[in-house]
Amino acid sequence: LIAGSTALTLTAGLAAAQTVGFSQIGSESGWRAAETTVTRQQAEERGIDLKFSDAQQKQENQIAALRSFIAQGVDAILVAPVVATGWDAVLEEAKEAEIPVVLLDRMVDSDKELYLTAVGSDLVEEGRVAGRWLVDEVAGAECRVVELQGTTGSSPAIDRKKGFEEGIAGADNIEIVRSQTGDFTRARGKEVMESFLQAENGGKDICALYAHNDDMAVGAIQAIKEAGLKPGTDIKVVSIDAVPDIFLAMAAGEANATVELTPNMAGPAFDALAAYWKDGTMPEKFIQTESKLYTQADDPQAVYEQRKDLGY
Ligand code: GZL
Repeated sequence: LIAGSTALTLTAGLAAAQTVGFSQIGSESGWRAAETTVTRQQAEERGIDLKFSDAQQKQENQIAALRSFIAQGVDAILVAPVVATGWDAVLEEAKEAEIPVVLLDRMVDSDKELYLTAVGSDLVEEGRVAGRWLVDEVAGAECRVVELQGTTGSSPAIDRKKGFEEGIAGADNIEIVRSQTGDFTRARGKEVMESFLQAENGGKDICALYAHNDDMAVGAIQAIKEAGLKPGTDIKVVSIDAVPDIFLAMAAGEANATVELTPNMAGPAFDALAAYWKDGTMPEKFIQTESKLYTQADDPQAVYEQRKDLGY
C-alpha cells in the first residue's frame, strides 16, 4: 500500500507544477532579502509554484505558516528556521502528511529524520576564517575584540561564535571583551556598538569588531564614525555574508574583511526535491555551500559593482 501511495504521490506530483511553501524568517538583513530574491527566481525558472510567507522573525509565525502549507497539501516545504529549537511537533506533522521539508541556511536541533535535507554553509568554519584573519592581521599585538552576535538561539549565532573562538584560540594577545546580540540587523548593530564604545573608553580600548553578519557591521561602522574614530583603522572590522554594502565600506577603508555566504540556497534545495519527486531519491542530509574570505586586497569596488544588482 505504501509503495502504491508513494508512486501515486510521485505520479500526481509530476502531473501539475509542483507547489512549494517557503517559510522565510523575514527581511532582517540584505543577505536575507537576496535569499528571497534568488528563491523566487529559482522557482520561476523551474516552473515551481512558490507560496511565500514572511514571519517577521517570529518562530510562532513560521510554525503557523508550516501548518498552513501542510493543510494546503503542498508538494514540499522550504524553511529558514529563525532559531534552532522548538520544531519537533510541526516537523512530525509534515512527516505524517508525507510532505518533504528542506532547511535553508540555518539548522534545527530536531532529529534528522524529520527533514529531507538542509542546505547551508559550514557556519563554524565561517567563524574560524574570521578569527584566523584577525590573528594574521594583528600579528601578535594586543587586541581587545567586541562581538556582535546574531539572533539569540539561531544556529549561525551559536556556530559563528564557536568558530571565531576556535580561530583565535592560539593567540593569547587577542581577547573578546564584550559580546552581545545585535539580532542580525543594522539598527541593533549600531545601538549595541554605541554601548560597547561607551563602555570601552570611547572606543579607544577596542582594537576590533567581529560581527556575525555584514548588516550589523555596517550599523556599527556608523556608530564608530559618530564616536570620532576611524573604522577599518582605529577599529578593525570583520564580518560575514559578503553583501554589496560591506564592499563599499571596504573600498572606503572602513571595513577590512568579510566571509562570503551565497544567497543561492534554493538552487541545491530544488535540485534535491526534483530528484526526490522524480523517483524518491534521498539526498545527503546536509548540502554544504562554499565560503570565501574577501579583504581590501580583492578590489572591493569591483566586487560591489558585480553584486549591487543581485537583489540584496
Ligand atoms: C546564515 C543566515 C544569517 C545571515 C544573516 O546562514 O542564517 O541570517 O548571515 C541573516 O544576514 O540574518
